[in-house]
Formats: sequence, structure tokens, C-alpha cells
Amino acid sequence: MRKKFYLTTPVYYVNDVPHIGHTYTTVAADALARYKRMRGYEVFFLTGTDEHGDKIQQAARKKETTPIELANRVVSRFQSLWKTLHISNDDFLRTTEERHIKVVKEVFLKLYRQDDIYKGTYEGWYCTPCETFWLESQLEGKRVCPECGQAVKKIKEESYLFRLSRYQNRLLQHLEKNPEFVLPPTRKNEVVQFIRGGLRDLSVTRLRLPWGIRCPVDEKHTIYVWVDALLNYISALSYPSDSLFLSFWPANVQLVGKDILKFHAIIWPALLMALGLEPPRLVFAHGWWKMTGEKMSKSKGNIVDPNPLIKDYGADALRYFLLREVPFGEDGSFSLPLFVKRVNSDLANDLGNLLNRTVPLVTRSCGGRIPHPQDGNSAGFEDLTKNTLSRLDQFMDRLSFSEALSAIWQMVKAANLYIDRSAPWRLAKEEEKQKELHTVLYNLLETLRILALILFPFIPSSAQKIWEEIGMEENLDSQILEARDIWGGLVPGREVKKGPPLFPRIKE
Ligand code: ME8
Repeated sequence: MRKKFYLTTPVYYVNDVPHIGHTYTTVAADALARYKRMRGYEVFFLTGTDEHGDKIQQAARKKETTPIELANRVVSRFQSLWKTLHISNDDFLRTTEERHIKVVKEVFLKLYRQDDIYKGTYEGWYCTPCETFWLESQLEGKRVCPECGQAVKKIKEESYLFRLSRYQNRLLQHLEKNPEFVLPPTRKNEVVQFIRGGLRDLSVTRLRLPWGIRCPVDEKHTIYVWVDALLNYISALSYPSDSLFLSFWPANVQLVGKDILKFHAIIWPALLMALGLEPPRLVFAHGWWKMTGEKMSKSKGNIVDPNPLIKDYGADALRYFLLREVPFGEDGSFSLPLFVKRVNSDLANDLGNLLNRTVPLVTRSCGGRIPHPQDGNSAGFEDLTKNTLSRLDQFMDRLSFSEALSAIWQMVKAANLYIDRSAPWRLAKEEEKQKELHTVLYNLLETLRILALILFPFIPSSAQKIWEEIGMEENLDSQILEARDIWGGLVPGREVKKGPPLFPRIKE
């Protein structure tokens, strides 16, 4: 039986259209999902949308529509964006779907019956943009949300509460025993500090908020949107009994932005513990894309729309930039000049030129057919390949996408240098150098084949183009990456097919 790998992104709010922040998490998850599939795992990659709650209700009101109509409209924007970006998710869950609602109600009922949820009163402050409860003491005298800076509103109402405090010690023990449960380490330390500060029971229902899942024990209440949303990770697997759930839970990697880490590293594992389930293996909190020093967000209105970037420069240029530019876990600044510079230097110059210099040489001097290597001398590329593959595996295990790409680029650069040094255009002119020429071209084409394979998780459609240009006919997306015996898979005699430039240079 193949090893399983379950990977999730957050379910995104549908109050507004997606921006590059959402794109970032989803593209990162996609690269990891594709990579794991190529390493032989059976992958389940989930994404979706968070459609209930005050925030969506208010956004709908502002747009003079109903919450579900707003959700329907915005969901299609997410779905079409993921399609243009070649996101390979196995499922897309909307929290308004019946399959999800059913599970949320069942879970609520179970927790209520076992006294993990009880009826009480909630008194405190609420931030609608963050859908977060705050205590008086956490606001430090101000009437604004410590997270997003927007005004909070006072709530005193009857509520059902989850006994989060009951799980404080178990959570701390879990974090201690599993140092890789929350990464990066700095974020984990913040979580530990927060738990040590003391956890209070969490209000898990809202009164008089119609847009939500009805509380199964009290019709006047709807279920708190964060509890509703977090449960998507198991409702999509048809918790509790479906074979999908039994084979894929616990999740291997749950990707989130650092803004929502506490929900995923405290409330979520506590809920799972209450259900008698294992927490996910890893919750990874990546950093923020900022504009002029501030977090990009819908409520601040300083967002970058991915669609025009994709239209002008292609999905792969954006995917590459996002994963290469900033180490995963750190914050980054988005600017068009940075984007253009990165795409031109790495994709147009290094990678594009490598393909562009190699394939026409085969056309001109080998009748367009892949030559046989004459002396089995790979000029060091066989070793470089093995070494790159093993480093790639280590980097991908740590979700170091930027370092993974930088390791791949060492191969791209080495191949460009090899063309310069071996000057195949000169060899082509000398009768007695034909064997050498064939070996050089074979080594370059074989390096390109390996590059297509290892770049597929990051820039899938460009990798496919490289693959086809060098005469590969096998399905790229069903290839398995194995360091052993990888060198030599190119098929001599097949025809190369020159295509248009992979990444046309962008005018700066
Ligand atoms: O929080 N930089 O949804 P959301 C990087 N529905 N990533 C960013 C970003 C930025 N500037 N802005 C957003 C929610 N993201 C809840 C989640 S999960 C059970 C419920 C990404 O639409 C990042 O992944 O506000 C962040 O955590 C997520 O989008 C928040 O999306």
C-alpha cells in the first residue's frame, strides 16, 4: 500500500476576491502536493472556502446581496484562479455544503454530550474582521482588535462554551513531545508562551447571528465560525467513519499564514483531543506578503491581484516568484520591479536560455534527433543530479521551497556554464569532434529532462513544455522521482521540438 500524505490550506473567507496572500499558501501547498506525488505518496490535497459568520454576513449586506449569493460569486473567483494557476487539489470544500454542516453538527453534539461544551455566558469583545473574541484585559484599555487594529464590539450574551482550559496541559505536553508540531520554531515559542499564559474556555456559539450552522442543541444559536471552519479538515474526509478519514487522518501538513496560527495550534488540536483524535503532524505558519511595510489584506485594501500578473507573465512566473523570492516562514515585500527582476534573471536568462541554446543545436547538428552519448561521460552531471535530488528531498521535508529552488538553479547554472566551456557550436564544425559533440548535447538534454522532472512541482506547465521539447512522450505528471538510476532516461533517436521562448524577457 502506498504511503499517504494529507495536506491542507486554510479555507479562505468569501467576503472578497482572492489576492496574492491566498495564492501564496495555495501555490506552496500545490508544490508540496505535486512533489510528494512524484515521490510515490498517495496525496490528498484539500483547499476550500469559509462561508459563514458575521464577516460574510456584513460583507453581503454592504454589497446588497445575500450571504450565499456573495459566497457563490466569490467561490467561482477562487476556483477559477486555482485553475489558471494549475493547482492540483483533490477536493475543494465549501463550508456551506451539506456534507460539512452534517459533520459540524455531529461534532458539536458529541462534545456537548460528553461535557466538553456547556451552556454559560460570554462577556467580552468581538472583532468581526478576525472573527475573534477578546477579553477586556487583552485590549489594554483600547477598543480596537490587538490583531488587526479594527474596532471591536462589546458582547454580553448567553453562549455555549468549549472547555479549552481543560486541554491546557495536554497541549503543552504535546508541543513539548513533538518539537516539529508547529514550525517555524519562533512561531512555536509564541504559541507555547500564549498557552502558558492560561487558556480560558472558548465561546463556540453566537446568539442572533443567522448566517451560520444552527446549534443542534439550541436553535437560537449558531456555531462559532472558527469551530465550523476548522472542522473542514475532517469533514472533507467524511469523518468519522469513511475510509478516506481512516486512511488520511492525521494530516501530515497544515499550511496557514501566521495570522491564524493560534486557531490551528491551540483550538484545533484541543478540539481534536476532545474528539479522541490525533493532532496533525505539522502546522506550518508562513509569513506575510506586505505592501509598503503593512500586511496585505482585504480589509486594508492594499492587495495585489494575481490575475493581471498571470495574464501578463504567466502562471509559472508568479508561482516561481512567490516560492523563490522569500524563505518560507519569513515576511516578504511585493513589488513589480522585484518580480520582473526575478523572472528575467532566473526564468528568462538562466532556464529559458539553457533550453533555447540547447534544442536548436540538436536541430542544426543532429538532424533534430537526440544523439547517443558516445563515451558515457556525464561531465559530472550524473553526480550533480543525485546530489541535487537528495538536497531537494531535505529542503522539501522542511518546506524550504526557496532553498529547494536555489539548489535546482545550481544545476541550471552548471549546465549553462558547461555549454560555454564545451562550445558545442565549435565542435559541430569539426568532423573529428562529432562524438564529443553528441556527448555534450546528450548531457545537456538529459540535464534538461531531469530539470523538467524536478521543476514540475513548482512550474508545472513550463516543465511540461521542456519535457515535450526534448522529445519526451511519457506522462510527466505520473513520473516517480528516484535518485537511483535516474540518469539516462532520455531516449536517443527521438525528435526534439523547438517551441517559442519559455519565458520571454520582460521589459524592466
Ligand atoms: O483567515 N500574506 O481566511 P482568510 C501571506 N477563513 N498570506 C496571506 C496574506 C498575506 N498578506 N493574506 C492572507 C481566514 N494570506 C479563515 C481561515 S481556516 C480553518 C479558516 C493567506 O481569507 C494565509 O494563508 O483571511 C492566511 O492564513 C489566509 O490567507 C487567511 O485567509
